[in-house]
Amino acid sequence: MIKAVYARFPERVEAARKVVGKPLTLTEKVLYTHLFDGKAKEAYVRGKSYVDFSPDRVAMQDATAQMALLQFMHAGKKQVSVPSTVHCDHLIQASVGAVQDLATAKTINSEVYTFLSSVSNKYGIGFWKPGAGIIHQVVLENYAFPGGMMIGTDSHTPNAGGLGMVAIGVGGADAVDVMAGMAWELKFPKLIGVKLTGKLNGWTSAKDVILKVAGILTVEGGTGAIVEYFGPGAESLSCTGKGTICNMGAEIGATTSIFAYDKKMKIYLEGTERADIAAEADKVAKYLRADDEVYADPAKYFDQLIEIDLSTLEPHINGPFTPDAAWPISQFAKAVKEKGWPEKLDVGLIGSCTNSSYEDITRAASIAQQATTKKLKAKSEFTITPGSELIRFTTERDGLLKIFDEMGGVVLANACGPCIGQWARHTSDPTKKNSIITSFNRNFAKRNDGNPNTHAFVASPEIVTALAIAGHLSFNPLTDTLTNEEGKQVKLDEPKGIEMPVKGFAVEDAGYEAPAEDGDKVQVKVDVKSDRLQLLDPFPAWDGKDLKGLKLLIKAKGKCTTDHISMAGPWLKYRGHLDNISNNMLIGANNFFNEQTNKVKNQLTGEYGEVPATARAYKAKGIGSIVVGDENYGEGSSREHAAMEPRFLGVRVILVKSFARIHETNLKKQGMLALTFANPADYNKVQEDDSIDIIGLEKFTPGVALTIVLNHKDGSKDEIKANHTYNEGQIGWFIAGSALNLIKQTQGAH
Ligand code: MIC
Ligand code: SF4
Repeated sequence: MIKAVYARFPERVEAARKVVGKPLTLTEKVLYTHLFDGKAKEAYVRGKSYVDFSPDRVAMQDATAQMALLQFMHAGKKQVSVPSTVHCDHLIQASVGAVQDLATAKTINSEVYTFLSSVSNKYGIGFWKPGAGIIHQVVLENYAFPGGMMIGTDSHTPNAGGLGMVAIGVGGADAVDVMAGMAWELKFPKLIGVKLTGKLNGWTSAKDVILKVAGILTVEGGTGAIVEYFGPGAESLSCTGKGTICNMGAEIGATTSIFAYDKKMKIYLEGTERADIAAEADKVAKYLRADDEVYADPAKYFDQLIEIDLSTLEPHINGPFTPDAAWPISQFAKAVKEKGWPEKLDVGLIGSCTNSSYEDITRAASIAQQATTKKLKAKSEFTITPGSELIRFTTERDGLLKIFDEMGGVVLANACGPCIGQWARHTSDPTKKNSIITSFNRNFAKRNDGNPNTHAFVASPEIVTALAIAGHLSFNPLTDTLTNEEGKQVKLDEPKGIEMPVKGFAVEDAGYEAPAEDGDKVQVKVDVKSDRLQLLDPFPAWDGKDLKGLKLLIKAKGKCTTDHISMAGPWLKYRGHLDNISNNMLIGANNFFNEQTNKVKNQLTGEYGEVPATARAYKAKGIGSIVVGDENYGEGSSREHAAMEPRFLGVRVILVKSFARIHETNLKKQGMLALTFANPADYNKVQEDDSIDIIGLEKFTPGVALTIVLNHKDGSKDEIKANHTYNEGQIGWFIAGSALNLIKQTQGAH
């Protein structure tokens, strides 16, 4: 497959250069070589043109794969059309340690694992068993390749940009399109260039690049854009360091991030037994980077340009509650005091898909080691989640995990664990404000342990380790000393990392199961009584009329991420059961009218109740409802449950100031109306007892605004305009009731 991709590069890139009429960035090269109908015939307008692509691969993790595959089963296909994999990583709860937690997960989730492995087996999908590792780490180690394009049902899919791939997070319905051999549509992105000069040194690591970029661009700044990193600084970063930067690019809303093919990628490919791919990439190396003119005058070719000097970049700590609150470490202690954040650090957590490389572990271990040699006792609890079995096995062999053990650390299973709230945290008093610091990527309220009082901060693994030793947030390892067990003042030495294991990577059982050659005979069973899996019923088609009398279900105020719309943690177990998981719909959203969560007015009774129950009450009476939201609604995850739940519970419209990309597409795919206020200030006109009409659907046309009538309780009305971004094809999804309904119609499948 990779050879075929490279074989078409020269001709397609040249064709693209001709139509674009100027030198090309790397992103453009990769996009134009993956056009669904072949060679470029026209230049696409960034931020405007909808373009059909044909990705090389699909990756799915267990928490989203269930819904993706339940939908794929309806697509009428015998086999997937592109190489695809499923990874069991999200459903393992961290409690006491790797071995026992994995065994417990296998028992508790056995029904889901059996379902996923049998569907994979039937349709020709590679299956990575529980314990094999986190999707993005496993993809980087096995499947990512420079110049490739993949989609994954997880928002951190861009991790593979560290190996030069355009890798994009999507909802399951998008994955179904690609696995069914159809085109995958994306609005041609804008391009943000990040020029890196200088070289990292001391305590600063690749993570700090993205922590800094998040501070500059904020959680919305990357929306609709691909971030392309280049410059001498980029070439000096390890391949896995590049992966870290691309991974957390999800937190600025970027479609994805990418680095050009270079020596560091070659070393990584060779070190992970893919010398053949490196050799192929070498042959087309000039296509796996931007044209020289672009590097010479980047401002001319990117829509926005940022420059960061790695030599002077400080380590950063971001948080709490949002990943873009960026603090250089020299200012952090002051911020902790001024803002009144709990200074005592309860837990430090390293690992995850963001920061699990050999380099990360060696750098963190070089700090942990000093706890022993300098007679310091770590004051905070400490956990390590290796990203894959390959990493775990290799770091254990090399004595690194032992170092953490000596410091009092607990090695958790190769899985998401605390990063996604799969954490049985042992807290004595959950009502007390407390602080934790992680080397993960997200830190929204309640994410890690479900506790709104937990202040979560994000940093590099070495900074997390240093702070866990100190036991408090105001420690700056670059300048401060600690008192050791002998009462002496000691300073931590700078971290030292090893990019690639000297003895090479090793693993006994990586945890992969190849699918059957002929899956025809494989049976997939779903028990009708199951509370974890439920076959899907198609959503009803549009009845051809304007939507009238929709009851306002909730007007959400402020941040409303996918964690607020469809919480993870304890709810992950229902990811394959639409009815059951719908009971978490919007329970984390803040109600504008009473500033409370999960308490909204039922307009039929006048009483206040939980959001899902209120939606069900309207649905039972055949009344549609509408959700109103603020900026960047649906930021965060790719989970399409956040779109399917409202669809299932009778919500017809989501009307907000602005959307996050993946969520907006997910809503469209499920046949919902995703609208934005033409005038954001109209948000203020929406009242608690409103009945709302959507007018103009009979002439639903790309680029034409719809009219919204807010019928207030006192009989008065407000008429406002709402914009949408539906193109012809997407209007087809709305009419059919969902994109899947349309696939079924066109394929004649049942
Ligand atoms: C996350 O980091 O929030 C997740 C859990 O990996 C999600 C996917 C999911 O909700 O299953 C993501 O980032 O897309
Ligand atoms: Fe798993 Fe966390 Fe990575 Fe998401 S961000 S894939 S939950 S480790």
